[in-house]
Amino acid sequence: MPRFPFVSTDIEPERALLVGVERRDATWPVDRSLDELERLAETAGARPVARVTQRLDRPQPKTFIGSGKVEEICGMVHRMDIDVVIFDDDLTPSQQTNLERAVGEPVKIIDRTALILDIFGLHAQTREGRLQVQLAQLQYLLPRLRGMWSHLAKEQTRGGIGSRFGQGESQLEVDRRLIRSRIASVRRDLETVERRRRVQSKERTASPAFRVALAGYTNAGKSSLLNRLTGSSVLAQDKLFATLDPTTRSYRLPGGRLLTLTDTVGFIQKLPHGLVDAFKSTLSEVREADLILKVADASDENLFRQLQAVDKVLDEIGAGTTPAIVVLNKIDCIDDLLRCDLCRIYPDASLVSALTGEGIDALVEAISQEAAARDRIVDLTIPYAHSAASALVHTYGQVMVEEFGADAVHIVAKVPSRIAGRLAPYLEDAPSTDR
Ligand SMILES: Nc1nc2c(ncn2[C@@H]2O[C@H](COP(=O)(O)OP(=O)(O)OP(=O)(O)O)[C@@H](O)[C@H]2O)c(=O)[nH]1
Ligand SMILES: [Mg+2]
Repeated sequence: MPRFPFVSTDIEPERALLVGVERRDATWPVDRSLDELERLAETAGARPVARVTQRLDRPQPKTFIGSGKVEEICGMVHRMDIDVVIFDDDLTPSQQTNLERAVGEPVKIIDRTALILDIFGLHAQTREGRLQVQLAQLQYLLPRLRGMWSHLAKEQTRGGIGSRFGQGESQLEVDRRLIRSRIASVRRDLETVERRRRVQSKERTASPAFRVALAGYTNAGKSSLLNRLTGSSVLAQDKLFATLDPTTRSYRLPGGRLLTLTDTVGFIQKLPHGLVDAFKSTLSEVREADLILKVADASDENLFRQLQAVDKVLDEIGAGTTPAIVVLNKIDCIDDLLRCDLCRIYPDASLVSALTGEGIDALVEAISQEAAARDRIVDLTIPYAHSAASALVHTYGQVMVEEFGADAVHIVAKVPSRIAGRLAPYLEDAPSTDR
C-alpha cells in the first residue's frame, strides 16, 4: 500500500482564487464561510490571493455561478496568475468540467469537498485512516474521471491540491473500470481493518469503564483537552483536521473510577457526506460513547454556528440523543463580558481552558456526575470463593458498606449499571436506582 505523498516544501504554493455564494437562507454568512475556506486552502498548501462572491439563491445548473461571474473569474485568473479556483460549495462533475473549459488550461477548478479530501489525505496516519480517505477520494473521483484525467497528466510535473488523488498511479491506470475495482479492493481492506476495530470496540463495550468521546468542530481543542486531562501528548496543532484517527486513553476520576476518553476527527460545516460514510467506523467511537464532550472554541466568532454544525453531524451519525456536556474551550482568550454571556446562554456548559487548566476540575466533576447518574446501588452477598466478583465491585464501584461474615462478604455499593448485570447472582434485594 503506497503512502500518501506529502507536499514537498520546495514547491511554490499554488495561488488560489476562492469563490462563494451568498444565500438568503444560509446559516453561515459568505465571508465567514470563505474565511474558513481560506484556512482550509492554506492547510492544503495553497496561497489564497483573492475572493469572488455572488448573491445566488439557487446554483446555475451549468456553471454553478452566473455567466457574468464566470467571465469575471476568467479575467482575474489571468490578471492575477491564479493556479487554482476553489468553490466553497460542491460542484457537480459537469459544472466542474464546464468551468474548466471556460477558464481554460492549466487552471484547476476544485470544490470544498476536494479540498477537504486533500487535507485528509495529507493528515491520515494509520492504515485505517488512509484507507478511509482513499475510499472517499476514489468515490469522489469516479464521476469526475474525465476532468481529473487531465489534472493527473498535467500534475505529474506540478503537484498541488487534487494532484495527490489517485495515489500516484500512472495515468494509464486511471479509468473507470480500474477505479471501480480499486474501490472494491479498498472496501475489502477497510472491512478487514474495521473488523479488528469492532473486536476492540466490543472489548471496550464489555469493559465496565464509562466511555467518553471528545467531539466537536475542527481546531476547537479536542486533542489539547485529551492531553490536559490524561497527560498524553497527542498531536495538537493550530491546523484544521490535525487529528484524523481516533485515540483512546484511560483516565481515572478523582474517586478512582476508570473512564476511557476518545479523541476524534473534527467536524466542519458542509462536511462531505462521502466522508461521513467512509469514516463511519471511526465515527462509531462517538456513536457508542456513554457521554459526548461537545468541545467548542469559545473565542471563535462562529461559536454558535460551529455548535449547530456539530449537532447536525452528531444527528447524522446517530449520536444526537447521547448525553452530552458542552465544553466551551479557550476561555483564556475571551473577556469577562463574553464569559457572562456564554454562561447565560449555556448555563450547563463547562467553561475551560485546555491551555491554562482553568475550569478543568469543574469539568471533571461534571463528568463524574454524569458517570454516577447511571450508577445503581446494589446489596450483595459474595462468597469468599468468588473473589473476582468483589474485585469487580472494588475496581469499578464505590463501596459504602462492607461486612465480613463466616463464608461471604456483605457489600452495599454504588456500581456502574454496566456491571450490575454481572453481579445479579449475588444480589440480596432488587437493586434501586440512584437518581
Ligand atoms: N489559547 C488557547 N489555545 C488553545 C486551547 N486549547 C487548544 N488551543 C490551541 O488550539 C489549536 C487547536 O488545538 P487542537 O487540540 O489541535 O484542536 P482539535 O480540536 O484537536 O483540532 P483538529 O484535530 O484539527 O480537529 C492548537 O494550536 C492549540 O494549541 C486553549 O484552551 N486556549
Ligand atoms: Mg485534534
